[in-house]
Amino acid sequence: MESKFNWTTLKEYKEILFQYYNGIAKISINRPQVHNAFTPRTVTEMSEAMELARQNENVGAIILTGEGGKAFCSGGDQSVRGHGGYVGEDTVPRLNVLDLQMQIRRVPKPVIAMVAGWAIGGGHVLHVVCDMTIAAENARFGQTGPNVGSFDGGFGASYLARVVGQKKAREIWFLCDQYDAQDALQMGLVNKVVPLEQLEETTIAWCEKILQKSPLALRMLKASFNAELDGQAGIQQLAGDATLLYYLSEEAKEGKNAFLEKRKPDFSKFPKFP
Ligand code: S0N
Repeated sequence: MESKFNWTTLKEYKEILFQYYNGIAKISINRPQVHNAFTPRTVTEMSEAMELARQNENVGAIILTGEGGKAFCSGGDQSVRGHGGYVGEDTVPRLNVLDLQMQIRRVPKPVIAMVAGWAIGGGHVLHVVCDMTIAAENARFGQTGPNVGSFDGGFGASYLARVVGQKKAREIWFLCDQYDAQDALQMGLVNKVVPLEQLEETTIAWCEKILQKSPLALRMLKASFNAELDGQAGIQQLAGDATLLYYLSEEAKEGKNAFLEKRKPDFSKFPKFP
């Protein structure tokens, strides 16, 4: 679909688009001929783009989407599913989408799934792990694993259950039904539903609101939402962010400066908060 926004390409890829506009990075799966099913290469490219978006200090929000208006993503490309995973050009079978899921949860910037059309199977899990989802009226959601001989017992099951509740998550996986955008809104699976032609402008408007907020507060909130669910890894992220904040303080700098100046640190002037 034609975009109203003046996106510039950040890097050329074969199976995705990676674009930038006004503080927003957009990663789009570009395989509309297969409803944006992903291969190991698609995932490797998305992973690299996600890392570049993380490292880019001009980027404050990230959109994940699919090209063509008919699909966000239809999951793993079944034509390259081999013995033990999805087989890439190097002939090695992989399930590297699981690493991408972790990356989406870890990147300390909000990631918004912009869903038009199908979000199915591993494609459904990708929108689930994003921080928020904005859906077009034509969006359709569901899992297919038990139909095609697969399942995602990680975030695809446990985090989905946190989002929609245990009963609904089990229904989604055990029946493999498809749900329209209004169903998804009702069960808390998406944040907002808009007409397809307003999908991108609404998503951009949400990103622009986010960009006006304190980036450190957003970072801490994302880590806080994840911490309990992600166990030790979640605590590690939150603790790392606390260290980042501490490094910004004069108190922490006194320790470093004293070491470099070969003197004893003087922490006496720093408050001992109740
Ligand atoms: C999305 C559906 C329902 C759309 O139906 P519709 O509109 O009738 O279109 P189609 O004619 O079916 O599709 C158009 C063309 O696109 C191809 N295509 C669609 N989806 C895929 C796909 N996933 N892989 C390869 N090709 C796909 C069609 O073949 C068609 O092409 P042509 O025109 O040439 O025939 C419908 O398309 C559908 O049901 N698609 C399949 C959905 C699905 O089952 N996806 C895979 C589910 N599994 C995963 O995603 C696993 C992901 C994973 O990596 C994983 C992660 C954790 C743990 C385990 C796994 C694991 O793999 O096991």
